[in-house]
Amino acid sequence: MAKRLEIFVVLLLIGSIALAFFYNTKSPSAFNPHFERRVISLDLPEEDEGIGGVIAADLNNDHKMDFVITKPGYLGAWENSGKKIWSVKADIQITKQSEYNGLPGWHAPGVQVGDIDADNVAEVLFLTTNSYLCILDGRNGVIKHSIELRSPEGTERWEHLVLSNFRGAGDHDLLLQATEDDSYRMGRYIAAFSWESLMGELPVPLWERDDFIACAHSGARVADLNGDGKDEVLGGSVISPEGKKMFQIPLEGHIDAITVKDIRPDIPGLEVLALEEGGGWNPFKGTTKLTYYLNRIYDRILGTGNRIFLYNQEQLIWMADYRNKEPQNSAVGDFIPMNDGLEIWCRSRYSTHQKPFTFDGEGNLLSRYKMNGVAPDGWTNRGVEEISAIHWDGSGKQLCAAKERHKAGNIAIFDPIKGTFHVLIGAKADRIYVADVQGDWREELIALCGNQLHIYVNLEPNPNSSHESLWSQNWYRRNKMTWNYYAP
Ligand SMILES: [Ca+2]
Ligand SMILES: [Ca+2]
Ligand SMILES: [Ca+2]
Ligand SMILES: [Ca+2]
Repeated sequence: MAKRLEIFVVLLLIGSIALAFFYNTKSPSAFNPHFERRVISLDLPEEDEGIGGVIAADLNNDHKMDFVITKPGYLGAWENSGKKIWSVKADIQITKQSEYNGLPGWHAPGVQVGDIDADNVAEVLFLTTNSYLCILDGRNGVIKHSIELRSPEGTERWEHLVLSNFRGAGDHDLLLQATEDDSYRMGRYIAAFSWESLMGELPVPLWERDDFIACAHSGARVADLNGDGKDEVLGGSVISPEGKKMFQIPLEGHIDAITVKDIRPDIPGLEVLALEEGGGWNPFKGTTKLTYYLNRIYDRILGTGNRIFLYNQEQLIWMADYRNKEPQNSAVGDFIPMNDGLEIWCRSRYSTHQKPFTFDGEGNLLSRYKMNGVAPDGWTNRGVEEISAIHWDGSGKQLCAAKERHKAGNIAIFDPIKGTFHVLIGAKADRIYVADVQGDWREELIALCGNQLHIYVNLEPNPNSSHESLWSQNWYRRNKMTWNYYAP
């Protein structure tokens, strides 16, 4: 009997080792080599503390996407071809973590580009640390207009700006947002301005609010949710173009990230996805940092809150969680084209050994896996960051782009549902950004690596070359101009 038990234990051990071996086997030969790297040489200030970022926008009206890069005290512009157009020194409002330093937060570019004054020339707009709104001519960086803007009582200054369309007359309005001057700063102050008012002596807002339910780490997003040609302001509350509260989610914790897309094509308009951190039953009462962290520890051990909300301007469509685990970051895209609606990837909280989980557009769990089990050998065990859905191959099936977390690291494109890595690029990327800059509707993977901008272009044939440009979509333009580390 003892001998049989021994044999059983040995077999069990061999089985476990074999299982562990197969679980950890990755196939590096699966990486797709068919891409090219375009390099744009930059002359940015050297220092990089995670402040400032990059956007693509057409500065010179040739219908090609150019680049604006921001750093503390600096903005620079490069043509699509890589030729430098201009740079200026300015105390642009860009920050580290927004909850302690104000908006727009880690890696946020803090800049908007568009024809705000309807003269068929693109302007570059930004806020300064001394409370000015600056408007530059996009073609040459020459200052066109600047005006001091008073911010609401209890705030330091306006910190976040979004070119918007609140009156239905085009992108000629501006949303401003400020955090409260507090130990944990939340951007509950918002105001909308018309460009005509901003060009005047004493700008008067179209409307303003002091009760916006903001994302804790990034600025407000705007998009035309209901397709009436006017933008709504998106947070835990949805604010109408006229400044009225349309809907609010039953949030208990705070919001870590917000995404807007047509996640459910069966429901008219766009849908908003918000990720909650904390919430549920908080046994430790009070609002001090200590009670905040004690409740967070309780949440993590026993699991409450940490929900995912899908909603629009009218209703909560669903609310879901995966065992109350903190979703932390999300990427939303058509990761399984044969399934209706978009799919949702969540990074999970873990600081090392991330365990992502995914949902379908109806809130059903699709998959979960360990990042260490799927990432290529040598990838940091801190996992991925700056995760964006990407139309990489033009098939309609989206993948995710990401970089190594917490380092100037390698970048990759992976299938978020299974975790399979498709493209692996050795790099020292400080930021990554996904956008169609080749004008072929597919998206390129753009990496800011020290004093170079790398643009990775897929060389495989484009199966849908006549597809409408993603830039024609209101939400895409807004999204690509208003992003940060937590909300790429
Ligand atoms: Ca251009
Ligand atoms: Ca203009
Ligand atoms: Ca609307
Ligand atoms: Ca929809």
